[in-house]
Amino acid sequence: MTETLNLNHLINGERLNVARSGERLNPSDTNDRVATMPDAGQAEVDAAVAAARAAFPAWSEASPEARSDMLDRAGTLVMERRETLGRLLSREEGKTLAEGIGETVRAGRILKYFAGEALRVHGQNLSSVRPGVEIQTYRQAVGVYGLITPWNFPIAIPAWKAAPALAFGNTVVMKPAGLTPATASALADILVEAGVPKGVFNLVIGRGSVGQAIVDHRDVDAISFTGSQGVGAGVALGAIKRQARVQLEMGGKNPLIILDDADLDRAVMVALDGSYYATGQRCTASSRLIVTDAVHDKFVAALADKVASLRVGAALDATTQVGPAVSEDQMETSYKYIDIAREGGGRVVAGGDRLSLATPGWYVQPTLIADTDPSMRINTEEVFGPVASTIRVKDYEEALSVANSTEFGLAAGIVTTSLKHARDFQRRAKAGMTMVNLPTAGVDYHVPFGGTKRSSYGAREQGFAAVEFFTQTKTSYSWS
Ligand code: UN1
Repeated sequence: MTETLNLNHLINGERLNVARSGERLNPSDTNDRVATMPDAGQAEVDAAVAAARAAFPAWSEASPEARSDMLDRAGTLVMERRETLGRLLSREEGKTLAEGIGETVRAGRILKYFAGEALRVHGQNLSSVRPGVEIQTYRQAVGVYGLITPWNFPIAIPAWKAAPALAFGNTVVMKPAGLTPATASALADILVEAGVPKGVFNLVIGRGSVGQAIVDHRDVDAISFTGSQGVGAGVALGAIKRQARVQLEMGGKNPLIILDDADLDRAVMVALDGSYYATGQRCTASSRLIVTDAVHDKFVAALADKVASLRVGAALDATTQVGPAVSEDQMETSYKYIDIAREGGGRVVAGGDRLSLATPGWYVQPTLIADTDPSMRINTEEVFGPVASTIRVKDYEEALSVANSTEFGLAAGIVTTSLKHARDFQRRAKAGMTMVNLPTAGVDYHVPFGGTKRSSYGAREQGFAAVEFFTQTKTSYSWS
């Protein structure tokens, strides 16, 4: 598959044939140009927002069945095309084909889940404190949603933001990550094919400035963003300045605790998956492996063995276990942090060197760094690559305090056979999601997703929680 896709914005149901100044290369083979793309300016953002605004009354007042049917059809199409979409995703983003297809299926499931949720919007009846007065609460659509999506889940995250927005009667202007516009564009095509009315879903492709133009647009009622902490802080500021609703999902520095009583094979499997699969490019990835003394050396040796034998290669090669980094920048960031960890006294026990494969790509050797200290930069700053470090602690209490010591709080995991410690961890871990004997990454699509501290801001995403951000409550009083 080497065809170059020429991408366009989708505005008011039309694919505008505009100049394309950008390109996206395949991270597994930079000789392969995946797409050429336009770079939206204020005019395109204005047109997309105006289209979304104009489409809002009819879409929000349509029967929930119309919205449900559209999302259900889109979900079916995504599932049916899992192979081709998964291939495009892997070619564009760099995760393995199994991961690309898996993510595509997840996106299909999300669309179908929200097809159901469209029919389940409910409110309450309450008695007033005043005799004869009745109160009802009900949920209503909000308006135009600006959705700013990341490159690391190029179809699942666009689906998990767009599906609830559309299910509950809102209209959308989406700006996909500049590194993965082709996958987002394929999803947009499917929504059109599934019958989304013109203007209800718009896609504008471009750089970070396009996201900022959406955030600052006075006719955008709400912003949902997934990306880095630095960009997220600016998004929040822009939205709050004009009192738009805002929801942010940002980074993590997710801890995985391994206790003395852990099943060692399970611990290794959980760490390997959480830290290295999807090239470590998940905000839920485990990056700090906090290991108690008695099992520490055994665990580090066993994990180092597995990490060293991971097969790094082209995303579409069936034998690959870890695909490339998404970009040269991400690759360099991983290598920079490996150096920083080394200089700080960390001991590289697997990987750590530059990789050169037959095809030119942005490959990173999966790397494990032992003997690190909780305050080292490798343990406080997000790397977003196939790099993890281990921290030795004496017992569970110290492990928990190290786990809770960063400014992030997305996911936190523990591997143990102790019910007491597992339960205590679930209560006291400062994270939005806790995992017992499971990788920190890899979540279900029908339950709330989000973190604490500086990992997230605003209402939870996903599952039944999504209704909070994507609707507003009206309280109606009546006397008769
Ligand atoms: C997962 O771990 O299954 O950007 C999902 C991210 C998260 C999604 C993680 N918002 O990596």
